[in-house]
Amino acid sequence: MPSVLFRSLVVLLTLLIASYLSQSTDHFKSTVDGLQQSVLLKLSSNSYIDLNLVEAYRKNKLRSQQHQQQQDPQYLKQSWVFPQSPSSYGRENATLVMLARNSDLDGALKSMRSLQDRFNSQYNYPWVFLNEVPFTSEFIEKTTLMADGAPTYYELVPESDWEPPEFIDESRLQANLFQAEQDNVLYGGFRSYRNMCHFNSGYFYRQPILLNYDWYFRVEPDVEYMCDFQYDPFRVLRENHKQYGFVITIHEYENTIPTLWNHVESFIETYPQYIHPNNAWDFLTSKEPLADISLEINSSSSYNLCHFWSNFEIGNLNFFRSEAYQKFFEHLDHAGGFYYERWGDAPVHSIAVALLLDKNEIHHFEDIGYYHAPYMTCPSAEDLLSSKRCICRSEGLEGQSTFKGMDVELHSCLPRWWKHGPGKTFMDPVV
Ligand SMILES: Nc1nc2c(ncn2[C@@H]2O[C@H](COP(=O)(O)OP(=O)(O)OP(=O)(O)O)[C@@H](O)[C@H]2O)c(=O)[nH]1
Ligand SMILES: *[C@@H]1O[C@H](CO)[C@@H](O)[C@H](O)[C@H]1NC(C)=O
Ligand SMILES: *[C@@H]1O[C@H](CO)[C@@H](O)[C@H](O)[C@H]1NC(C)=O
Ligand SMILES: [Mg+2]
Repeated sequence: MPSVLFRSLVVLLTLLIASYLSQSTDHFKSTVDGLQQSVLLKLSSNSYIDLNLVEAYRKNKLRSQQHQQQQDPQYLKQSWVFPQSPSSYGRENATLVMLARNSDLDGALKSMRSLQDRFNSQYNYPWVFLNEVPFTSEFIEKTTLMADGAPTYYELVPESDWEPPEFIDESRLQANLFQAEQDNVLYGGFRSYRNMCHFNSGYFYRQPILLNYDWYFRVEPDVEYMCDFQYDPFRVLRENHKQYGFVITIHEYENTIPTLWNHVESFIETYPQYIHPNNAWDFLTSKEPLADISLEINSSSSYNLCHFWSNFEIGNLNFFRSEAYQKFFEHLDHAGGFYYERWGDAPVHSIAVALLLDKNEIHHFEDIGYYHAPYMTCPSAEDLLSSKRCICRSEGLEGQSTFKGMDVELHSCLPRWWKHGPGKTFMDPVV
């Protein structure tokens, strides 16, 4: 048929032009060769031929070359080299760590996919998975594949590190589980949730596998990282003499920690030597409104309930293994509130880092977009959002295209951190 003949002529002409254009670079040429082959293949099988393929490819290629010639993002120094491959980049003594149940598999894969794409595919830090029951082979196989070559370890948490210590009275625990459920305390009725908070407060950093590392990055199932990292946060912390990094800070529900602060005060009285002279006391205790509009702080103690949201943490394991933190944890553990109340690991970690560290050793990662239901945080600067390729949306919030995340909401403690922490700082961490 003449139309077939005509189309074949057009194809040949296009291929001639394409091969002329392909002189520019070897990579371009080999790709164009590949395209020619696939076009020819499709020709012979008489199926659909997209004559625009070669042209579209050429345009994209030019565009990406122009892009590479652009300057580095403004907030990183001009000398900063984006890592090209894991082997070309220095590695920290660090690991990603996720406590998870077998039933968390889908959410675990989702979090892994996000963090691999946004950060770890460039660095290949290992993944450590912890569980108080053995992981299923399905969990192991699918997370291993999702790690995409980064090492994966699956560790069984011993019963002695998971179940309540022997000095906890089981019937008093049961009574409080029942009462907390009645009182609508968040997750108040779940024994496993108390084990989890107790474990995350006092045991995760002592698991044998974690003794191999200085740094950890806590990852939970069903979270999402909204921006490219573009740097190694472990290295940023180490080089800037930081011990602990967070992204979101909010108020705790007081009904989960009615007596926690009393026990913190008795710790301070008993062990004043562990309290850092340049600590973040005011961040934990200031209650003055920061503006005309403010939320009532629902606290009956001098603690303002502000804490770093611990489902995201990048920190130094040696801090948690220090004598100061060990004493702090033992003091709280023996007070019983992990089981007779529903103390979360977030206020426990937060109060510890705020009192036992120099406040300058705590870092707010303001440029790491992050979502854990129901809160999301994202950088606020347009140039950061663009150069870090952020997608600042979260489940249920898609309709709000101007949603800026929780930092600017009233229940965020970030303004208080800016005021009473080391001050608002700007990103220039990389030497
Ligand atoms: N192995 C194990 N992991 C648990 C258990 N309970 C919670 N986790 C893990 O501990 C972390 C915190 O638990 P979550 O259920 O996410 O608690 P949360 O973040 O306060 O609550 P959500 O709003 O439901 O996310 C997550 O990494 C969970 O996978 C448990 O019983 N066993
Ligand atoms: C990594 O950190 C652990 C724990 O501090 C330490 O025992 C180990 O020697 C370190 N490894 C390297 C290579 O520095
Ligand atoms: C304090 O409680 C009130 C009423 O329940 C609530 O609206 C407010 O958000 C709470 N404040 C904080 C900081 O959570
Ligand atoms: Mg969670």
